[in-house]
Amino acid sequence: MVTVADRDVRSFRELGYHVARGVFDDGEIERLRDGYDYILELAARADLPENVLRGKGGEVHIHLQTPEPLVGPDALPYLRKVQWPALLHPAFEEIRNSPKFPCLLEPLIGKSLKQFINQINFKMPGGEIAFPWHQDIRPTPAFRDQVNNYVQTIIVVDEATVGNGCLHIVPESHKLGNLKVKRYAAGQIEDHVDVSSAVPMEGAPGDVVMFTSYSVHGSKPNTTDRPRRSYINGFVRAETCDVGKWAFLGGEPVPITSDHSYCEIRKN
Ligand SMILES: O=C(O)CCC(=O)C(=O)O
Repeated sequence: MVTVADRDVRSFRELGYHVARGVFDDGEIERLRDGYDYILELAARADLPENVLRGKGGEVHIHLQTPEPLVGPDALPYLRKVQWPALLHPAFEEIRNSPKFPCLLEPLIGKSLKQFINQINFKMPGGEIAFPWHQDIRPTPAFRDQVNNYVQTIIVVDEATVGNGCLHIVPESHKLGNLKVKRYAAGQIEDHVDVSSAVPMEGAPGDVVMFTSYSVHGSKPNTTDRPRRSYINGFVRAETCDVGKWAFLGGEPVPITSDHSYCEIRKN
């Protein structure tokens, strides 16, 4: 199993990111694609509960960023992200709980891990979905020394290229602290950071992009005719965080729980 070598730990602390190559194999990526296919079927339904579409009152948020009110198959190009997909399809839960994560992350944040973000991102052809420059900071005292104890991971599901809107990260931007700008507010980060130095995180399916929650990052729309999908899991060293869902205790997976059943939209 792939882990992070000492020199990569040093580089992660210095640059604010690291890309681990070939962490998940073809079979695991195929399994994830089953999950994405299910989510596309789900997002094309015209009867999705309003709370799920608005991301209110629970974990799951199916975020369709349509330019005008649209539901059903016409809305699919504008599917931006789904939060907590591990509650909807077992493929996302299997990978979220894979022993590959504590193996990869132990040198950075140990192997007792909580999770604050579980999300899949979509960039469908023609949807013009972008993620303007931002940080992923959770400014709450429930997280301690977040810059050193939180690792955002993004699994590349479809080859990520500049053309299909891969993630870009500004090296060393995590050293600037909390820039306190509104998340995704286009134009604001650029007042603080020279984003022209951003590095494209191109990668192959199964690679994992890792970065700190303070690292400035963003991405442009997909200009190709094929989807670009990715799977995000944000992990935190458990003893430094009082919130979030358990993911691993001493390296052993902790199955996901929720107060909601999501029975109308969950694949069993
Ligand atoms: O997947 C991307 O292009 C950007 C992801 C991101 O920054 C986010 O989901 O906040």
